[in-house]
Amino acid sequence: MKYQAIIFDLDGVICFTDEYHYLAWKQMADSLGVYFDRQINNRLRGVSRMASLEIVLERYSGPALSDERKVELATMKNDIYRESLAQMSPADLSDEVRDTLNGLRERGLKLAIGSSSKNTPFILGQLGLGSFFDAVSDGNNITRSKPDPEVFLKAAEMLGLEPSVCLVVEDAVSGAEAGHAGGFDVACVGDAARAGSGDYNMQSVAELLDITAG
Ligand code: B16
Ligand code: MG
Repeated sequence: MKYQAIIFDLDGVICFTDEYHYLAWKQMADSLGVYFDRQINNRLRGVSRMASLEIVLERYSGPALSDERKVELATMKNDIYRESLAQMSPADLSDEVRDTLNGLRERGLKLAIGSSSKNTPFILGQLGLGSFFDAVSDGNNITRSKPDPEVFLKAAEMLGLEPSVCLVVEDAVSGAEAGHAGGFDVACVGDAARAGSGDYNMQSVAELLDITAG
């Protein structure tokens, strides 16, 4: 079989925290009187926190904001977001994702995370996956956000494998671009699958069991 490992994006693939991101950015934007909606929120998929803030501030027209104030605003958003994450539990992991992960592992595949999120360890802990993955590469160990391939290249390095034998799973177009830029094959779900960004465009993650069969 071509693949020895699967590297999963987190938000939008393993779990669905988009609504929590939306509500937190909305509250921060409202506090500044900046218009924000779900369509703008969609543009933040896979994008780092500070780059997301810049997108939210495209509609801001008040006095110039210092870098310090921008960090304060991003922290405000993150504090609200983490209050939502604190409510998550292993029940938030779908049966489909759980069964797929277990099925892939039974086939001897290494499983890793490649996420832009600095909250990755917290989210994995909440889902009961704190020590499940063979490698976790996330927003805490990278300097360049997707579509740069750094997060996936670091995951492959942690696994001790070449990109050519790892399959990246993504829901964001920028994430699929990051995978391809790193020399990985990419399987997409959600937005990225609808855009046809993957080598495989899936209806659901369970299709990974077909892709890696035989
Ligand atoms: P944080 P992923 C991404 O996670 C989210 O899709 C994106 O909306 C978020 O801005 C980014 O993480 C950073 O998250 O503020 O928690 O560090 O899709 O790459 O798993
Ligand atoms: Mg994602």
